[in-house]
Amino acid sequence: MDRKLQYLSNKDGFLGIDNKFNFKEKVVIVPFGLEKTVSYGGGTKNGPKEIIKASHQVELYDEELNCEPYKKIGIKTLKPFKIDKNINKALKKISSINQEILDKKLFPMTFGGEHSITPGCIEPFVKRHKNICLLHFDAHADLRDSYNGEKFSHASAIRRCLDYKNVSIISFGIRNISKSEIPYLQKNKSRIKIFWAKDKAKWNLQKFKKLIKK
Ligand SMILES: [Mn+2]
Repeated sequence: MDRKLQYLSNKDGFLGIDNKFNFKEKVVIVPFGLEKTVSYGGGTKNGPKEIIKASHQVELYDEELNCEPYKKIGIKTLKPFKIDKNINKALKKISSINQEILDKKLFPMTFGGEHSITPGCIEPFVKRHKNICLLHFDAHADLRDSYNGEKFSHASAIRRCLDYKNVSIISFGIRNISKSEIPYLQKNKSRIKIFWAKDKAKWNLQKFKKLIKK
């Protein structure tokens, strides 16, 4: 699928950067608003559009870095494209788009869309690197083997990522887990670390730093 990446104008893309400002991109935002297996409420298909819209209100100056990072990093946003409703086809598509971006030595950043897109998003990274550690911010562990008969459900998103043996996960803010996920969690303790919501006051971020360095 070698073709020129089709970008939105700077002004219409993520952060709404002035069109007169010219830069070479390093990061490519991929809008991938899949909405297929959602089980409570909906609207994930509007996720990318709404994130981009809201980003136009964000200040571009970073008070910690004392600069406007987009000028150094260079961020472009892909034009929206059609997303297949078939979950397997959708996963293949996001995987091949991210692969294409990585092949051009750029960094893809995907805006979803429901959680089920995650294994597709990470696939090219998983193939490229020896070890991948995912940071996961969620209320649910998403470690079910399947949900409503769907192995690629949003409720199985992290389980599908962990099907890749070189992937580990650090989950933050989990407040709900099902009984069916516990045996898998215990069996894979070395690859799954959970910072539970109920323990938030006691979270040890030093421990987190060590985990991420491993
Ligand atoms: Mn989730």
